[in-house]
Amino acid sequence: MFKSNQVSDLAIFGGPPAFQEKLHVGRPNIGDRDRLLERINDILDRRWLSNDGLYVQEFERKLSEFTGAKHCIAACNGTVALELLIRASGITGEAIVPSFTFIATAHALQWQEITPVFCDVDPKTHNLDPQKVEQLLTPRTTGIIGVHVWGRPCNIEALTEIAQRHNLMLAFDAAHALGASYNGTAIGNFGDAEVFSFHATKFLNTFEGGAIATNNDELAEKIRLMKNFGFGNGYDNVIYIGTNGKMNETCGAMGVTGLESIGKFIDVNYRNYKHYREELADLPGIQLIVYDEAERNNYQYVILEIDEEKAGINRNEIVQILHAENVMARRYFYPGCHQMEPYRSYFPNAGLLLPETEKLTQKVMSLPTGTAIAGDEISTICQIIRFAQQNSADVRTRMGQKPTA
Ligand code: T4K
Repeated sequence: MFKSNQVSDLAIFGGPPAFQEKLHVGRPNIGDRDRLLERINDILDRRWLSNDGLYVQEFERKLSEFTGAKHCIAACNGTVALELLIRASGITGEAIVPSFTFIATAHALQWQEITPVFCDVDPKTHNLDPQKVEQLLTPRTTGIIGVHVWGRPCNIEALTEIAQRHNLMLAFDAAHALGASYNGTAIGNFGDAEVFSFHATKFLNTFEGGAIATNNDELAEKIRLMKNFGFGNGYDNVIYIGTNGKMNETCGAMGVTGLESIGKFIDVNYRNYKHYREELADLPGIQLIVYDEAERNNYQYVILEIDEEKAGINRNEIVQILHAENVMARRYFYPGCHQMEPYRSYFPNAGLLLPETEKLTQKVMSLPTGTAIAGDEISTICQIIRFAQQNSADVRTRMGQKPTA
């Protein structure tokens, strides 16, 4: 319970924090612990720890069943999965990507000396704006990498049409989007391929992990070779350039165990999302992003957009207030890839073409959800936000800022 009656009771002004322990965004979901430990014992008993072991194979099979994608190739993390896909699909020169994403999307290109050309996003969806994609194409462009930010699919139809018309590879960074659908079809089936992340902070995690989902046999074959040093059939037979992108068996076991609880994880996320929605309803200038309820969603991100003019308080101030209360809200994706190195030095004026991205990076924040947070904790977080907004003038004055209007 958050019981403050006076602004001075807020922890940022010296009151006791609402929570004794930090509440993090991205606390991992853990499935059936006993089953996981059984599987880990089995791995140890069989002494098969990596290199396409039984649990990784089972995980890949079950991911394919879950998504309907013909091939799901497990990898050691989402970033390496992106790198493998980019290389295997032949993207070179320049590729169009959003700047409003986690830095891994851009780095996976730059790591291979491919220039990420940052494209602005649609402020309503936070995803690539297809019209602006088209304006950025040059003779060096070979691919488009859309990101399904927060698990809300990009405008796949429009991006597919552009990619086909210009003969470009189209891939999706679906790190957030396992379990989501677009026009009823599961994410994992679009573009040339899509990449999932199973990092600890994702609602389905394998400690670290990722996967490439594709319906393209040739591409799948190439990625499988590349993720295992280019080894073909038999010992000592390298037939392609490769790296080590393999997922290990404990990660595979975690994935198989997590998949058994995936329905429960999504239900909990949805319940939390609705809880936040109800308790934050009708707060001026504070808006929870919406998901299209006609589609499948994983609801793993609870994202607020703060309109400073209407709320009387801005995103950074709310985050500071929450941090003092031990609610570790995050400013994803601040400040945007184009404002981080090396891109900031390479393209110092990129922001001029990214007005919507720049606005979003100042407005958006992420709140804790998942199985590690209880309903009464969500209520308390909402009460803090409500209290801060309702007393915004006083709060801002005490924080040394001028009240808005
Ligand atoms: N593409 C996109 C669109 C992505 O969002 C990501 C990853 C990728 C690609 C790359 O996939 P991976 O290579 O990671 O598989 C976190 C995650 O590390 C990152 O995986 C994720 N996106 C990104 C959105 O969030 P940070 O820098 O915020 O991580 P960190 O360590 O601050 O963790 C976030 C919070 O989670 C912390 O406050 C504490 C909590 N946490 C974290 C870990 C690792 C736990 O409670 N337990 C844990 O074990 O990036």
